[in-house]
Amino acid sequence: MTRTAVVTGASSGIGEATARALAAQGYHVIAAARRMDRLAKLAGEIGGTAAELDVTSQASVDALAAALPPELQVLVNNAGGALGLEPIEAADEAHWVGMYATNVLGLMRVTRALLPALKAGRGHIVNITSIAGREVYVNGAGYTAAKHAAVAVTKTLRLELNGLPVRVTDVAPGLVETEFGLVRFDGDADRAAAAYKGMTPLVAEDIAECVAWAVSRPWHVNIDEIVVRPVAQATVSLVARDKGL
Ligand code: 8X3
Repeated sequence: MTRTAVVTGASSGIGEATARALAAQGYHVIAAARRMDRLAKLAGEIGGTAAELDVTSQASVDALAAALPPELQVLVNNAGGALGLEPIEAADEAHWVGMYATNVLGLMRVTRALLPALKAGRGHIVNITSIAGREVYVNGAGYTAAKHAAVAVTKTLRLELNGLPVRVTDVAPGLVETEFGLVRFDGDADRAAAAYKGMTPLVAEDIAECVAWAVSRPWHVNIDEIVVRPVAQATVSLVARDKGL
């Protein structure tokens, strides 16, 4: 029987690496994101399917759901990210709204639409949150608020699905070298690179391995949370630099 996995935000970074890892485990992966050119290439390489998806659009989510098989085994809610880094006193409302729209409402929208198929398929929902869903840091409130909300939604989901054949896992990464910083700083490569200066960040494959491990546990095992950081990172903002770590 074909096992099907949907990965959102699959055009780059953690999503792309997760799509590859799940394909390597034998899943038919539906790689969903906005950038179809990248997705088509990825889908070709892993024998999966590219699906255009904007998690901020209900119509787009509905179109994805309508194209899926009736039974789904894995959903990885990875689409999301940070916009800006400013104090609350200077909060950019568009950034805050944008972060809530993807990290929280997008997660809700895709989960809501795909839950019937996940229930039918003894499914597993893996939400990629962040250590920013467990900590706060100066100038980070827009992002930490959104990720704390994503963690709350994930925990609530586990309560609401109790008694149903659906597993729920929260994978919470620290610093991972992806396009995360470029998006956060609107394409400013120098600001993005500064986060990784003098230390070794995680790579997307590190997180993909966590997802692949969680979904491949025996069915009676639910991995609730995996928090994973680079060795050099004790908290979001306490990062040892220039120590060979
Ligand atoms: C991002 C976590 O450590 O890069 O989700 O701020 S960190």
